[in-house]
Amino acid sequence: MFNELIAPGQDPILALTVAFRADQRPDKVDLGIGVYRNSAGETPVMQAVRRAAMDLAETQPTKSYVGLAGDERFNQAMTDLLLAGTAGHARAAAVQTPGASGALRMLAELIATARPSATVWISRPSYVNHKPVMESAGLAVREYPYFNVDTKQVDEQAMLAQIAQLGPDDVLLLHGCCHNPTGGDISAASWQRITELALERGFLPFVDIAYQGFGDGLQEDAAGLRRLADAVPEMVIATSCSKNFGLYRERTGAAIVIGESAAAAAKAKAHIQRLARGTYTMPPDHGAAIVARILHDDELRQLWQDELTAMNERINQLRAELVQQFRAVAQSDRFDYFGQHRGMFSVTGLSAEQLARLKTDHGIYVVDGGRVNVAGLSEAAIPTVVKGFLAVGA
Ligand code: PLP
Ligand code: TYF
Repeated sequence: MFNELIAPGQDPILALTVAFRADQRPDKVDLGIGVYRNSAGETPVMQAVRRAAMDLAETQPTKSYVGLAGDERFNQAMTDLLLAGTAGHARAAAVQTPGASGALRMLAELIATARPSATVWISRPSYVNHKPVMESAGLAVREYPYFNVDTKQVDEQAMLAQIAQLGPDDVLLLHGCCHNPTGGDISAASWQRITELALERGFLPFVDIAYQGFGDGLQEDAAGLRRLADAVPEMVIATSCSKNFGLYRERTGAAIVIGESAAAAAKAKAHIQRLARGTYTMPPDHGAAIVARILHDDELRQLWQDELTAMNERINQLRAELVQQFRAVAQSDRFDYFGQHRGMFSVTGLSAEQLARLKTDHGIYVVDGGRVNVAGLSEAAIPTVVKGFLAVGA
């Protein structure tokens, strides 16, 4: 049965991680996969998470099944975290999913159920899995212009011009904050314009928010999404606890649907549960149980927020340090974009040939397309990165 299979393409980011691990050079630098690292190069378990997990280990009465929608206390807390105070909050329904990845797939399947002819518009470039996940659900995928590699800024004019052409059969996939891979975020004015266009043109906003708290803060990072949720009749949200709770491998996220009415959202939720039954049935519990504990406990919640703020500050400090060292060594402000971008990533505009030389000659691993994970840097590695970049003509 399997002999005739053609080998599939690899996930370029995961393949880079494998290549990095095999590299024996002691001063190699991994700027690939999007995980946060502290100054010791570790991706630590957050204290709030450890405490909630220990508490769970001691008090959880059973490991019996939870249910198709997962932990409803978690679903409520995630909905509140993003939408409390918005008009859409009362018309929202949520399902716990295996990461935002699971939410992306479930929401894509929901859209394909409701509107098989829908086209999903993703940014050019976008997160590596957006296109394959949407296509796996049978949806057509097209791209809207997003980033100007020369200026390293979002090309808001080109983006808005394309969005202004969308209609009721279209779905607009937006990154809530900390755009992956570019690091360039949509301005408040453009979020406002997108909201107006959604109302005028009738397309469905689909917000993927995997880095809430990694840009300018928990509330600030959800501002664009909240603007939409205040105004549009319908939208869908994929949210993740991988980064902001450091729960990566626990596969913790949620799919949230805002319907025209609470009843419509409840119907959509029932469909997501049906779709989950056709795939993994129930999401893994552990990560969501931890998050529910943290968000429903004042002390743990405060501890988590403080830890998240510290991670956010560290990322922004690394960005500032990159700018400063590039300025000092290159005598140029052309790397200032590192300080303007938000979240883990920046697209550098390096060519495939430059990336290959960075890897071969300098042991610096950067994802295809030139994305670097700033949040994975150590302070000690910055001079190596600056030297390597300049040596390949960045
Ligand atoms: N969406 C975006 C934009 C991402 O960068 C990621 C990466 O982790 C995901 C979704 C998937 O996250 P999760 O680990 O929650 O599945
Ligand atoms: O973009 C990233 O690096 C993260 C992690 O198939 C990731 O979002 C990378 C590849 C992948 C899933 C997650």
